[in-house]
Amino acid sequence: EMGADHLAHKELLWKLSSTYLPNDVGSLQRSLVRHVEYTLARRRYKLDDNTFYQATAHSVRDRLIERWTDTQQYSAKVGAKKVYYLSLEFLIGRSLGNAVSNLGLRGAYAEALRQIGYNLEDIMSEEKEPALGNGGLGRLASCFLDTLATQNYPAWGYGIRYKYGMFEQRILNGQQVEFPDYWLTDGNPWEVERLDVQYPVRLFGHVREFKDQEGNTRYAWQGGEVVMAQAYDTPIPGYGTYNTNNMRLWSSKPSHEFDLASFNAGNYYGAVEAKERCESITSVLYPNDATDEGKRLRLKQQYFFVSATLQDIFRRFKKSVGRTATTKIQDMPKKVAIQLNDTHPAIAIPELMRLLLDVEYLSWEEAWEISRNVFAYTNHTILPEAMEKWSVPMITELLPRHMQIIYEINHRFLLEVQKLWPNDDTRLSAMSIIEESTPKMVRMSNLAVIGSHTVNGVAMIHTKLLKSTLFPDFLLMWPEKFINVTNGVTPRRWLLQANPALSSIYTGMVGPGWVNDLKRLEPIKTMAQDALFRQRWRAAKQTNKNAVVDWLYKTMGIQVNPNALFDMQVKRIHEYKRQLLNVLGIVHRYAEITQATPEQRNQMVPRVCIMAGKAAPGYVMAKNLIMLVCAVSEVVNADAACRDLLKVIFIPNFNVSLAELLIPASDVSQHISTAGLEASGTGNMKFVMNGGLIVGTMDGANIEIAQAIGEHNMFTFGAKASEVAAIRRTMSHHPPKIDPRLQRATQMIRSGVFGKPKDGEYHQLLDAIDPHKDVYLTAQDFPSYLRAMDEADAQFQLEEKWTAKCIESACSMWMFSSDRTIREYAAKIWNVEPLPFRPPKHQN
Ligand code: B1H
Ligand code: IMP
Repeated sequence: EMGADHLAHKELLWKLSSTYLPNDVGSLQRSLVRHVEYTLARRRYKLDDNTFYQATAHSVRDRLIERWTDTQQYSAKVGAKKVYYLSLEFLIGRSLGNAVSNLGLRGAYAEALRQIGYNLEDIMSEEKEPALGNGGLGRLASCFLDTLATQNYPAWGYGIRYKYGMFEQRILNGQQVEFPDYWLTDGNPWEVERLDVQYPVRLFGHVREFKDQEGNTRYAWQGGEVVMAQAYDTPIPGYGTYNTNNMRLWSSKPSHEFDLASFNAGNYYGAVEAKERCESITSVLYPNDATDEGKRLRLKQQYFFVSATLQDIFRRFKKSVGRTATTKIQDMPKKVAIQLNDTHPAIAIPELMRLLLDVEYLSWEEAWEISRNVFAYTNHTILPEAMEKWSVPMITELLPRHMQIIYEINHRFLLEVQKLWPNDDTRLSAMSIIEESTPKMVRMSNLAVIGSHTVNGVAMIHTKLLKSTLFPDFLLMWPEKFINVTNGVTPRRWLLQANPALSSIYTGMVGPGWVNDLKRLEPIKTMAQDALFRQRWRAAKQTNKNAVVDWLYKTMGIQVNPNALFDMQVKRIHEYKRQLLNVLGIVHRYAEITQATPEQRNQMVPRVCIMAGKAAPGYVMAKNLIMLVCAVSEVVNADAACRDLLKVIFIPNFNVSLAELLIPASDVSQHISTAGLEASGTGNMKFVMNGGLIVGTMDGANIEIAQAIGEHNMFTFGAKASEVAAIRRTMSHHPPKIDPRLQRATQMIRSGVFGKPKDGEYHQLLDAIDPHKDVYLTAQDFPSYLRAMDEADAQFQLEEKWTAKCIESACSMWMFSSDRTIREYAAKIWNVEPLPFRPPKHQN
């Protein structure tokens, strides 16, 4: 009867839905055509590459979804501890190439497409890349998601689905102009809209105090506005595993509750306007790298995403509590690890407290114990301009209950401090979450340290500085809390996909296993002594350089010498990253070329200097810098004296796809920040992995890279971090003598060799390196910088020795794989284990 029927239905349904799609070439073709006809609704049309991109993406997505839903079901069934990586940025890059590669279906799709007249590479370039991040911090989050999936960790990324990502940079009249990046124009086949996953998020309102049944004082946050958070899920496939994780991004939309109220009041236009306001919360990414804009809307974004995320995590956790009778709410830290990607999501700490206190009715002590064991915080910078602070009046208005909770956290914390250090007001005010300014400010980094069980820096030197300069008092209080986990990058995107030429050499030598075990490249180091191998290595590099040469000609109309030394500095434009030092070096080189005799010119190493990167729209110095580079480029490239010897190119709109093209083609890349200011850098790792050498300061991960590859394989220069403070102190009363070569270069710029912009932009740049107040030590480091560049030139001419250096370096980079990084996070911070999902044997 009913029961038997039900079972039969269930069994049939189960059977129908538990087969995996076939992946032979014929089946892939059928799936492509099916999507053209039924998903895109185009039958027997003339089909362009974009249509076939859409169809291919949908076909790949089907295959991702099978693995994804199975992985999620499996981890729910097992009830494993999960990691939640909370980040306001995910710099995902394009998905198609990554997906076919991680699924092991690149060859099959390429062949399927080839037979019907399409080229997979061309189709891949049709994808518009989501740029939901600024630079290093956002890209790190995406590398981590790739590794978490590849290593079978149960882990989800949580973030915001910005409608407009990082702005598109165009260069008009030699200046940066920002254009909106509406990346969703053609839809987004990689996401699944989860209309069934929505949460209300409150803003504003007031706090009501009352007594619960036990007579305890309780608080309820009421009133204000309610906005809905709508989930969009993107599958994150691992490489060589069925395991497919999830990235859940939230989009804001109006709540019905709110709608009705306004419409009933007869205020039609007001209601529509309010609707618009709700949607605007997730409209746009703030384009500031390593600086804090401190805007109200930004705090709204942070809270909106944190609130939705915690409701979602909480719901999932409580469901698992329901399943096993023995788990209780106090066990949350056994099932949930939340990593805060910098302080941007740190409002999660008072939010979890609010849920535990006001919704679950736990005591403060119980709630705090749970909360502190759930959260860990990664600090990514010690630059003072990047430290997030929110004004107390603003938090009070927007999040009144959270302000109360923050005060309570602070009060209890300061009592502890007073117990440890009685009558030490200086220490007390330094450690307080509240800065006693007008208005008072909430220091999000102090809140994050106090509310987390572990705080980590992202490179050895950064962690050291973080302990000694940012959090020395906290370190005394909790010496165990602070640890280092050096950054890493995923070899899947940054080697296997970006550099097929080098990858096939690696696979030929050691088999395909290196892709998720970079240590296997170590033995190839000895091949640096093999002349034939070096030749093959150079051929691969040349292939990559030629691709850039073609691209430059096709898209920018610039011709460059493919045999020149390719020198790159591609990263966000920032004073501390010192693109100015690079430009001054280029101007110096230009002066040398124009003054050289023909014989001297014959001795010079031809260089192609490539720069790229975005300036925050309000960052005047960074925009001036772009202006100067473009002007220098125009003059140098037009000067017959430079012909094959020097080309200067500013490539507009640097993004992940461009990075994938450029990085494999570099001979030398520059990572030349003022020592102590670049927390880690990850570009540096990508360049060396791809067989390029570094000109760099002893800063961030450069130091560890030098240790790993040998200092003789890096062109280092400049003041050390330990020397910077003393140099700065001395320079105001004893300014160092200006190097005559620097004098000449700045003179050329000031005198108008590269034009005279009307607002004195170049003077502004150069005034900032006056030896009295050379904050970033640009003038100070100039002579040693030139020495390092000369050394690179000299070494580049010794072709065989150079190649040997590249081979040795590239094959010594295993520790900069994000696989190593994530294993450290898992062991030292999260206490989670891999949980591989294996499909039933007969499938596939
Ligand atoms: C890094 C940021 C950052 N550090 C504020 N801090 C932002 C700060 O939108 N904001 O307000 C955005 C980004 N980004 C970078 O993180 C460091 O400068 C790099 O050195 C480091 O490699 C990277 C990843 O750890
Ligand atoms: P780094 O500052 O050289 O360490 O660069 C870090 C990484 O961030 C780069 O390798 C890129 O992957 C990424 N990145 C930096 N700037 C941008 C940008 O403007 N758009 C997209 N990605 C960027």
